[in-house]
Amino acid sequence: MTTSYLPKDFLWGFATASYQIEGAPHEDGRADSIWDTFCRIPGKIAGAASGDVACDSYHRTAEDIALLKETGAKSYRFSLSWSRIIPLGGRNDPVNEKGIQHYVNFVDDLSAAGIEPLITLFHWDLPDELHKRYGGFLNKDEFVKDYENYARVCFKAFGSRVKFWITFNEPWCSSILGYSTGLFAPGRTSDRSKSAEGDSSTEPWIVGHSILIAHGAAVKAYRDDFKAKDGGQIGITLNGDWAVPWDENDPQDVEAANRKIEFAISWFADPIYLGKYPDSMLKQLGDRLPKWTDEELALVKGSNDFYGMNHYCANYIRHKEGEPAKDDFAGNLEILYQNKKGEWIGPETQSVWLRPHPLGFRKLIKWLSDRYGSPTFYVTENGTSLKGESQLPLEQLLDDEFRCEYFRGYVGALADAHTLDGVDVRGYSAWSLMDNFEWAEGYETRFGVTYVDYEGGQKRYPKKSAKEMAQIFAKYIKKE
Ligand code: GBH
Repeated sequence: MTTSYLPKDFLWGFATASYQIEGAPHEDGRADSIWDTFCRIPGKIAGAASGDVACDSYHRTAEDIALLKETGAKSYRFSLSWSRIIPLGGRNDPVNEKGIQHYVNFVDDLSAAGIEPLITLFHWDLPDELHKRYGGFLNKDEFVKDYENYARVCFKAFGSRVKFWITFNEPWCSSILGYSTGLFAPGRTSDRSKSAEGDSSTEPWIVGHSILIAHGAAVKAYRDDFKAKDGGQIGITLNGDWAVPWDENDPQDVEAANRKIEFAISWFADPIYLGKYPDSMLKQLGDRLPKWTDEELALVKGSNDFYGMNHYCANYIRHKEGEPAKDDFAGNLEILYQNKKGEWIGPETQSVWLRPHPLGFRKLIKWLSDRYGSPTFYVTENGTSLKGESQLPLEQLLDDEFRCEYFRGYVGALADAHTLDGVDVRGYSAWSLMDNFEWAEGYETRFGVTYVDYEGGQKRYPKKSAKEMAQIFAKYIKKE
């Protein structure tokens, strides 16, 4: 039996995102993002919560770096708040030196601590002004130019110290949750009980197209003007679950499971690696899927130096009979947690959508590796919540054995994918360094390896999982 391993110099660490941890929404010249304004609309966020304070990380950079150091992490993936750097967001709007200085200092401090920064340029917090000014992602021409300008400002300010850039985090979420279901900012949907405006049948596909082109434009800017001197790499981060047929013997379920992954991931990855949208999407969406111009495709095709993979769980997938609804974004199928035999895909967590199934990680990364010509992968998020964690007394809560077991299983599956299936994976960021603002779910759901006491002045307490991560990786990473 082969002992599975991860390559020497494997870059492991933890991830966070600006709006989920920073707080300080109006300090040093920051302006609103679409999440600041979305949180003010009654009924959108559980417990009427917002990121106004969150983990107060804007004021606690030293504490966060100390936390990271304590875990032994080699890297830290965090995102920049666009509206700190260019408060109004646009290419003709002023750049905020104080915002830039904050992140320059942070990157310097991380480097001094021996921690490699992985920077996400965009983790959902679009400057609100761009949404108001021209509809944000819906206005492809304006958005692409403004995003490229923002990316260039960041490459110039931080590029000499940063070797890993992620253009967008999970464009599926910005598109579908922001413009189809309306669960996330800016909350547009055809459902008039939720939003006065929006068209779930068309807008998500327009938004996804704009984001792909903006990604391509930023990558071209980096390759043309920064890569040679700064020596970094750039890619996009895509999210997606593994899909298991509800009935393995039903070819229609087998096909539906594959289609589910295409609608979630290949929507973005096929244009980047193969230069087209998936056939299954073209077939279902027809003219609603925007057409590629030659110029756009030239920007997008081949635009990943690495594949950023966010992955949490798996589902059972059952095909649906009949024509898909106009607002169907999943591929005309049912997403289930039990299969035909009544078996659960994994144990319950605090998140309805998340049931751990480690083998799905190995299978999905292999599926992606085969489809996209064996790219280099960096896992940019992986983690879990725990059923009822927030209700536990501190001492019990810090003993998060379920989360440790999750990481053991998932990192083990990744090592198997590398060793047994030949997948080229070089890094891993666990979600998350600490409990934080969990978007529409507010603060009830916790994903951190560090407990944050929101009532007790944002004090941080490392959980068992924070301490165990180094041991898990020590077991797998090759010594020479
Ligand atoms: C990540 O997305 C995010 O990048 C991160 O910011 C977040 O904190 C973390 O997950 C934990 O949630 O609402 O039932 O329609 C993971 C991918 C895709 C998982 C959308 C939740 C919501 C399904 N997410 N999904 S539902």
